[in-house]
Amino acid sequence: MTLKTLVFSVATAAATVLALPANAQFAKAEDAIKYRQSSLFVIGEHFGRIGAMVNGKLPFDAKAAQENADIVAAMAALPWAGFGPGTDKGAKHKAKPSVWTEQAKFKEHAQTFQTEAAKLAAATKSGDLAQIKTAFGPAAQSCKTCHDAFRNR
Ligand code: ASC
Repeated sequence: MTLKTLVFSVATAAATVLALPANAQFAKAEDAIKYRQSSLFVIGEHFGRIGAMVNGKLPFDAKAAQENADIVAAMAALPWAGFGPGTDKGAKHKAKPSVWTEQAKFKEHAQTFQTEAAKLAAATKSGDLAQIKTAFGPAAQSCKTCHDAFRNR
């Protein structure tokens, strides 16, 4: 590759990136879909570990509950950027069209989950399983309500 072709390639690549709409954070829809699915999967794993303790399927471990809840709370902000305009297709996924046609409602659900995840993380700081159970219920409910409304089976 000559210097001239290299400069041309870099300039072309930069132009491609700059040509994306300002709100597009992903190179392609497929990446956005992978991103939201991956982040939701990780959230589900860590949330599930707290759930197992709350439901008595795993012995209660206050430190583990706290660590898992901190991960859930931090990651709760992430998936939503992956549901941007045009990401209703591009890869296999289970999101209903209503995600894009009822955006205000979808955003409200996303916000509720973030609020409940923060409350759950705060509850785990108490080290008290009863308090964790109290916060876990509404957090799990927020997952379910959104899935029922916006996710295909
Ligand atoms: C989980 C998980 C969900 C929620 C939901 C709560 O652990 O992966 O989607 O809890 O099942 O009802």
